[in-house]
Amino acid sequence: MRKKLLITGFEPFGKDTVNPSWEAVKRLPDKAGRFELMKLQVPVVFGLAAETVLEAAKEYCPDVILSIGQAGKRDSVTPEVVAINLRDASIADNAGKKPQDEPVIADGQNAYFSSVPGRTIFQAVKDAGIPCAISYSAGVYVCNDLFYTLLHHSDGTTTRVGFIHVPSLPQQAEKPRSGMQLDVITQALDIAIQAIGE
Ligand code: PCA
Repeated sequence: MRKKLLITGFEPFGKDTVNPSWEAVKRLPDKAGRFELMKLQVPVVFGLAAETVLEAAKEYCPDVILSIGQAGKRDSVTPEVVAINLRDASIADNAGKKPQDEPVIADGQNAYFSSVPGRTIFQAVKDAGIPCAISYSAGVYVCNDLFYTLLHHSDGTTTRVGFIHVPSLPQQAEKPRSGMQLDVITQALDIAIQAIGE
């Protein structure tokens, strides 16, 4: 039987009208590697992003949750290794919230490591000729908020949680960044999912 993977992408935020994370997730096949996929678009709102994913996970009972977000300042696909217990927004989220120096979860531990192997993803994506690098900071905005909360809730369970940041699309990228084509981002995610299943 195929394993279940819940894959999420974010809605647009800030000045952007499109988010490559959701655009790529939407284009993935319904089955990849050993997994059947459930795709979910997530709001760029502190707290609500994780609530949305946890609600879906309660129904779907995935073996793996893989969340994808846009990192406009990067030109590589970057699997994240760690999530930290800190909210420190430099711009308001889509609900107008701009938390600063707050924990994601009061009394939560300082950090969690990804329970999906970043190096395995990195190696597979890089071997396909797609720019990829391991990242040791998912930031302190909504992506880290989601990643931290999912790792917190999956701690001690069999559900594995990973996060991958993807570059902006070429039409969004601000110099000196050149962005990445949507079909390349989509291919990278497909390869990442297959690598997780190996
Ligand atoms: N990127 C933001 C939040 C939503 C997204 O796609 C981040 O890196 O926190």
